[in-house]
Amino acid sequence: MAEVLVARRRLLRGLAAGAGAAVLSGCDALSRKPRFVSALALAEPLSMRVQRALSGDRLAAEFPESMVSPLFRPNGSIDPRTPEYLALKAQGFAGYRLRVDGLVRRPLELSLEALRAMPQRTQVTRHDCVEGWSVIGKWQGVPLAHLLDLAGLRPGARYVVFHCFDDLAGDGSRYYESIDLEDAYHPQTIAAHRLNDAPLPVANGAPLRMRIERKLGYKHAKYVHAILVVDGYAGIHGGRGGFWEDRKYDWYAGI
Ligand SMILES: Nc1nc2c(c(=O)[nH]1)N[C@H]1C(S)=C(S)[C@@H](COP(=O)(O)O)O[C@H]1N2
Ligand SMILES: [Mo]
Repeated sequence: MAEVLVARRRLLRGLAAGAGAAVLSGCDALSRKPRFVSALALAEPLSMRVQRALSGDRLAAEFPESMVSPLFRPNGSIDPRTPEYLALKAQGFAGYRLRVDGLVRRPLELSLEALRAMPQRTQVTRHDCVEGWSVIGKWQGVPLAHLLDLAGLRPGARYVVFHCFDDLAGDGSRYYESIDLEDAYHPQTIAAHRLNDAPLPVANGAPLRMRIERKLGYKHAKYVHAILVVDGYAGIHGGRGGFWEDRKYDWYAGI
């Protein structure tokens, strides 16, 4: 038993070192990700604490516009076929409403017009997919902090869950994701409706998708129709906080 504990401690130390290096090295972090995913069960609580301690209020790198990639490679769902999405898309998303609800004082229903009239943030950032590729894009959208302030958090609020229109698994379920309040209030966390100075293309999540710049690609929910504030995500879908998390990916997914 003691031996097992020592081995486990040594393994955790190794993982912690890996997590720290990944935070500090940016691009190099990509080569480490497969290890993160496979070591997930053991690594998650510690790597989260280590990454959090090292990252603090850190901003993700932002780039000059000249570095924007010619094509923002789409991935995962790129053309949702669920009835509710097709109906909205057929009308150029005129009937789209973003719902902000859950543990909030004032639930919101926001049209794209209303979202466009709100304070905006523009950022040129690099998107890192866990598969090992990256692209740079210019995003514009509403800081999630602004939406949460408008809605007003109620006591008990701990996480923000993004509900999406697409059925990536093809089994009648829907993609979803979640982050904690620290990431929700991070200045680079935005609900984006423009990519590279144009309305968000369908392939990249039209009409609205999240940018959560210190996270791996799968955290950046596309095709978002509802943002729900909750005290926990154990009761939602598979209970691990996201579509890919339910398939054993890391929930924290820091870069
Ligand atoms: N709703 C939804 N969001 C999603 C996905 C998806 O399949 N459905 N794929 C994720 C993954 S793995 C990545 S890498 C990015 C891809 O974003 P992009 O298509 O704009 O490149 O979206 C993420 N968000
Ligand atoms: Mo991804």
